[in-house]
Amino acid sequence: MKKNFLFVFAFVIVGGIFAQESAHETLFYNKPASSWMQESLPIGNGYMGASLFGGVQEETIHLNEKTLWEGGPGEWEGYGKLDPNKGFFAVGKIRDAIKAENYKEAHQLANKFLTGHGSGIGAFQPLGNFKIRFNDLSTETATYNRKLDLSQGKHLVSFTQNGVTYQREAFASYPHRAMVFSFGANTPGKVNAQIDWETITSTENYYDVYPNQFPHLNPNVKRGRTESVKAEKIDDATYRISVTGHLNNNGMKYAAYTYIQLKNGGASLNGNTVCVKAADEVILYFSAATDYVNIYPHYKGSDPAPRALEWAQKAYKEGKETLLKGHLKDYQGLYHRTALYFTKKENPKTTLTTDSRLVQFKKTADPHFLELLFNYGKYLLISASREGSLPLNLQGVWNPVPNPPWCSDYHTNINLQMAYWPAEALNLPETHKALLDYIPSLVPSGEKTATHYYGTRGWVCHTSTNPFGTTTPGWDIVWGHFPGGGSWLCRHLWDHYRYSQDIEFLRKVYPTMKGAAEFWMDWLILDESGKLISCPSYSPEHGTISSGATMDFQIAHEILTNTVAASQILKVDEADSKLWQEKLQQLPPLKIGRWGQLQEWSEDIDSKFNKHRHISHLYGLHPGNQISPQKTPELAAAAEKTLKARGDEGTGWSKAWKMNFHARLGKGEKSYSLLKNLVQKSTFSGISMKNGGFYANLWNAHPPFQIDGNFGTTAAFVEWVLQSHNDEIHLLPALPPQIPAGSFKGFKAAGNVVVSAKWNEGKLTQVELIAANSGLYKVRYQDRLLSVNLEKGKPLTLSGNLQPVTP
Ligand code: FUC
Repeated sequence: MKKNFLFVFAFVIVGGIFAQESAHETLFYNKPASSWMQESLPIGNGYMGASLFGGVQEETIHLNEKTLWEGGPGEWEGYGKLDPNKGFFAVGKIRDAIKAENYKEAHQLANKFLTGHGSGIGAFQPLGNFKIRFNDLSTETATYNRKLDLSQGKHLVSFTQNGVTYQREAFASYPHRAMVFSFGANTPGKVNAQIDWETITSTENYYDVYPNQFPHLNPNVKRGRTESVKAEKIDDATYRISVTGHLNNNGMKYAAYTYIQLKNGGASLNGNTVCVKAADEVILYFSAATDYVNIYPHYKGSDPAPRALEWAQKAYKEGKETLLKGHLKDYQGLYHRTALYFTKKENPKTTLTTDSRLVQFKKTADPHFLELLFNYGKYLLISASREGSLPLNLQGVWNPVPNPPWCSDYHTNINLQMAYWPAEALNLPETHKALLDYIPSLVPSGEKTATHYYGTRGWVCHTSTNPFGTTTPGWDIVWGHFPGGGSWLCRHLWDHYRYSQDIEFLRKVYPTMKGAAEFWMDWLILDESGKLISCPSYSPEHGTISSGATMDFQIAHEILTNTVAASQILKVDEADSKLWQEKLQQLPPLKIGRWGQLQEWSEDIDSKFNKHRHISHLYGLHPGNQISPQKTPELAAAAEKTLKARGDEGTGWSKAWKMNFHARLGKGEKSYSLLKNLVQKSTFSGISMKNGGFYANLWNAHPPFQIDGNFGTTAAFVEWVLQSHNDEIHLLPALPPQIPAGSFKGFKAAGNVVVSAKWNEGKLTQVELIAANSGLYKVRYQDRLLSVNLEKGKPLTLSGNLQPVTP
C-alpha cells in the first residue's frame, strides 16, 4: 500500500512523467499489449508458461504446458516406421554421381531416396486462454504501468481509475508447479470480474506464415481438440474451473485446474463464467499437465488430471504469500547468482519505457539497455527450461496458436543449441538439465535412422525434431539432410561435464556420446584416392550436394575428440579410443580457399557474394574450438574473411551467432557493431530471412518471434568478458571499446571455477576466482598467460596485471 502512495505521489510531483524504474532489471510500458507476438509479456516455470496483455477492461492470458504437442505415434500408425523405398541402398549411386561431378543427378537421387516425411512431426500446441473482463472499468486510465520485474520474476500491472489504484500480479513457481494471477485494488470491494476459460477452437494460422508449409497441416490429419470445461463453487470464497480434454490429432490428454479465491465480496456462476462481485482481490491458482512422457516408443503416461488437480489445489491451499516466498527463493537463487554491468553504476534507473529505449538505442548509447537484454536472457532461460519437462522450443514455452512457425519445434542445426549457449557460463546448469535429459532420449530412434539411411552403427538426429523422437531427415534434402544434429547436441553433454567436472554425469551420458562418434566412424570413409569423405553431404540449408561439407568434418572432429577424452577420463574403451584417434588423424584439414576464405566445402567453390544466414563452416570457431586466433591464426583470419563477405544482415539468430563468432576472434568492436545491427525494433510478425531485431517486448525477431536470438545475444555478452573453451580462463577476450567500464559477478568457467571481474578504461582492474576443486588453472589476459594454484572454495583475488592481491 505504501508503495502505491509513493507511486501516486511521484506521478503528481513530476506531472505525468513516469516514476523511475530499474533500467537493467525491469521491462516496462505505459499501455497494455495490443499484439501477442510483439508486446505481451511472458512468465513461466519451465513446465508451463503464460503470456499476458495487461488489459485494463479485459485481460487475455495465453496459457501453455510445455509437453502439449500434436504429432508422434498417436497421430498415425506409420509413425517411427522407416520407408523401405528410401535409405542407404541408394547411397552408392549417389556417390557415383558425385564422383562423376553429376551433381544434379546426385541431388535428385538424394532428394528421392534420402529424405524423410514430415508426418507426425506435429506442433507445440496452446493450452487455452483466460479471458477476464472488468466491465465496470473504462479503458481511460491514469498512470498505467505494465512491467516485468526480472529481479523478482513477476509481472505487474497498475493503473488508477476514479481514485482507485488497481494492482495485478502474476508469477510462476517452479517448486509448486503452479502459476498465480491476482487482481486487486487499494480500495476494498472494487474488484468486479467475469472469468472465463477460452477453449482453443481454431486450427488456423494466427499469423500469416508459410501457409501449408508443414506436413502436419495435411487436411487428412485430425486437428482440434475435445474438451470439457466445468466451473463450480467450492465454498463462498472459492470457485474452480476444471478443464480436461485431449487433442484429436494424437489423443494426447491434458488437464488444467484453476482455483479462484476471493478476498471478501462474492461470486456467482453464469454457465462456466465465474462472476466476481465487489471483492478486495481475486486470485487464480493454476496448474496443468498432460499424459506425455518421454519414453520411446509410445511416449504415453498416465491420466494427467489427478496430478494437475493436486498441484492446483496445493497451490491454493498454501496461498499466494507462501507461493511467492517459494518462488522467490527458487528463482532468485538462480537469477542472482550472476550479474553483469556495462558501467560502474550498479543500480541504474530510467523513466523511459522499454520500447522507447529499444527505438532510441540506435542513436543513444544506453549500456543499461544491454544489461536489461542480458538479464532478460537469464529470466527467459529460468522461466522456460527446468528439470522435469522438455527443453525449451523455438518459442520457449509461449505459443497461442495451433500452427506456430516451424511448428515451434526443436531445430538442431543451430536453434536448439543456441538457446542453451549461456546456460553453463551463467552457472545455471539447472536450466540446462531439460536439454541434457532430452538428448539421450533421441538415441533409440536415432539408431534406427542411422542404420536405415546410412548403414552405420551409432545414432543420428536430423534438422527438425520433436518430443516423440523424430530423428529422420526432413522432407526436402537441402535443409533436411543434417545427420550432425545429434553429435552437435552431444557437445552440450560434454560442456556440462567441462563446467561441472561431474564424472558420474559423464559416465551416464558416455554411451550417448559414443553412439554419436560411432556414426562418424562408419560414415566417414576413404574414397579411392585415399581421401576421407562424408558423402553425400550438405552444408546446413545451403548450397550443393557434396562429398564433404566442412561442418561435417568439424562436428566429427569434435565428437571424436570429446569421446576420446571421455573414454580416458572414465578409463573405458581403450581399443575403440585408438580407432577414434586414428580416424581423427585422417580427417581432412580445414581449408583456406582462393579468396582467403575458410572453405565451406571440400572444393573451393565459395562465392564472395553469398550472404546466406547460416555460416555453418565456422562451427569450429564457435561453438567449437578447432579454430582460434591463438592456436590457428591463419584459420582464424580465414574465418574473419568469410564473415566479412557474408555481411552483417540476417535473421535474429544469425546476427547473434555473428556476434559470438567475432567475440571468439577477439573482435569486440565488430561484435558490438553486430549488436547495434540486431538491436532494432521489429514490427513485422511474418517470416523474413533478414531484418532480425527485437520486438517491443524484447522477444527476439527472426522475424517472426524466435527465442534463440535472445539467448545468442546473452551468450555473446558473456563471450565479450569471459571465455574458457581452450583450457584457459580468458578474461575480457573481446571487450568492445564502446564499454570502457563495467563488471561481472559469478560467471562460470570450464573447470568449475566461478569468476568475477571488474574493468575500467578498457582494462582489467580486478578478478576473483573460486574453484570447486584444488588445482592449477591457466588464466589469460591479453598476452599474459599465468598458471595459478587455486585451493578448493578459497577465493583468489588478482589485480589487473594478474598479481595476487592480499585481502
Ligand atoms: C532453420 C533456419 C531458419 C529458422 C528455422 C527455425 O531452419 O534456417 O532461419 O530459424 O531454423
